[in-house]
Amino acid sequence: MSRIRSWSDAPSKPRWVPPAGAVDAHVHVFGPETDFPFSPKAKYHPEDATPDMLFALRDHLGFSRNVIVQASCHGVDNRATLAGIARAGGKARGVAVVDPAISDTELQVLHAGGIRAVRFNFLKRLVDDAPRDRFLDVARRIAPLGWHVVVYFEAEILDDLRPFLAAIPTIIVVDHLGRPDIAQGPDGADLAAFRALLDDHPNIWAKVSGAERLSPQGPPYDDFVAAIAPVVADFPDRVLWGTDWPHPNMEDRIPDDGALVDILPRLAPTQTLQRKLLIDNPMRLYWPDAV
Ligand code: 0GY
Repeated sequence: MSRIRSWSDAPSKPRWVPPAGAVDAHVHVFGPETDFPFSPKAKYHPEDATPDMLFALRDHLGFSRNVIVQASCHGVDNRATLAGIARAGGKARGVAVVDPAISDTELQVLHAGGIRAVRFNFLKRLVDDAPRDRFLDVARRIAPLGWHVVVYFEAEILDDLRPFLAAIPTIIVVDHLGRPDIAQGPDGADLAAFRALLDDHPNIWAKVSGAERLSPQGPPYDDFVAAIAPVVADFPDRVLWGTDWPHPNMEDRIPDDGALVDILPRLAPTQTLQRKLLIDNPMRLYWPDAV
């Protein structure tokens, strides 16, 4: 299988400068495959996107820290993510994907390696199965560690997923806002359902990322900003943001990371909102020891 590259080698320098201490709270590392082979169940086979490449991008974009999210191509083998965290010298923490049969001792090892959450992925194009009862068991077991749950799902299954989400005892971060149809606009059915979820569950947070995936218009992502800025304004203490570098599965529409950062002053138009989105909120979840 040939390997795919889904990120730009020469992202622009953003015009907007993030505040000092800003966290890019959704990135991945791929491989290097020679050290950390991809899962036999992987649905895509990317080129290596190494920690050093990630840190160069972090500095180029003006960010201070990263949250490395275990990507589906590495399955439940978190070694690439852990190696990235270890190499970051304290400037990265992580989200793991685990085999529900994981032992408490192994969870402790992940914690020592900088993991602060588990991710449950419901996208059929990315994973073969998503066993809700076993995920719930994991959620109950990670709660005493102070971790939270990250979920990735599409708007179509939100209604069906509500009882599952309601049963999770920790904070829940929803990746890319549960992939609403942005073409519906800020008052469309998908965002209305997602906002109702946030209204009903004070423990549910939104990652207001994924413009490059969700915006039918593309850069400068005016449709995404119009739909999502109201979410940031209305739930300022429960939002996170990330570039999503190296943009898995985006090889046909490789985004410019600088243009993604330039969305931020429009998504969060005041310094107070910017600080919450990029510093206070991610620090509370991933570096509670530092705040
Ligand atoms: C993302 C989105 C995608 C992929 C993964 O774990 C993954 O492979 O999350 C996707 O293809 O939509 O957030 O990275």
